[in-house]
Amino acid sequence: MASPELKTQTKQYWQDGFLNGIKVVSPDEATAHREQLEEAERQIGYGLHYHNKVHTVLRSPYELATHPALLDLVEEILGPDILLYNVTYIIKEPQTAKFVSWHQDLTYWGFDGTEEVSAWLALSPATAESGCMQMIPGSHRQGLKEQVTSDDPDNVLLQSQTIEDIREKDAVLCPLKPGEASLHHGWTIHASQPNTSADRRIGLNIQYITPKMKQTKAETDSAMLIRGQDCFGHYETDAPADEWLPGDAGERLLAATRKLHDITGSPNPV
Ligand SMILES: O=C(O)CCC(=O)C(=O)O
Repeated sequence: MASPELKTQTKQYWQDGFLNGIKVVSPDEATAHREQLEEAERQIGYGLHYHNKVHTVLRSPYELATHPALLDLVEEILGPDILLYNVTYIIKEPQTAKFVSWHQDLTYWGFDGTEEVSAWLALSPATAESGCMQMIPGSHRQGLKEQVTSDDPDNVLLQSQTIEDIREKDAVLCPLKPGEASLHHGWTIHASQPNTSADRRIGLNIQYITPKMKQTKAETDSAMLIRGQDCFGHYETDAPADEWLPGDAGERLLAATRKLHDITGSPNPV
């Protein structure tokens, strides 16, 4: 039975298309998770921004993505059967021009439905200065909007996909302290500005789906059952990381990233 707080949060999610300020771990725990990411980056030799399925090679993102504070809410939204589809770090380095244009997540992922929720968990302060997310309340109810693609090198999105003519005054800033998260619906229109702060802006971006949803843009796809049952079997099984940064972590991340780029029709990473 869901608690009154969970019920209120779920109502807010369906009303606005997002929910902000969910307390997942303490600031100290968030710092410990950030240290694990940065140690992994040192060992692997490059930054882990936008590499797909990091939870299959690192324990820290797996633990955060399966934290009950997130899963209890996701269960209220999606129902008892939950697959973890993807986990990526989205990192804006200090004082850089990288930004995220106004977009809807579900546009390119190839699913045949909308039973998807994204979480964004802060591992450093996400503020107006560091380029936290902004959302347009209620925009998930407008359905899929036209998005124009381009190749702006400063746009974090793979195809720089952009919804034009947004009334920016309607947008709500979603600042987060380390350890807090937001959730958003796959049709909620959102964006973020460059990081003008002196620290990295690090978010852990997580996608949850129901087993019912099918991938329409690839013969096979993979996900991990993290709650309930999968009575459909549409996905091959992703396994959680069970050791510190396996020797083939780089190849596995590249393969997962290539796969998603193929699905979304984006240029492949080298
Ligand atoms: O990290 C950001 O600034 C944007 C992330 C985003 O677009 C998303 O989580 O869907």
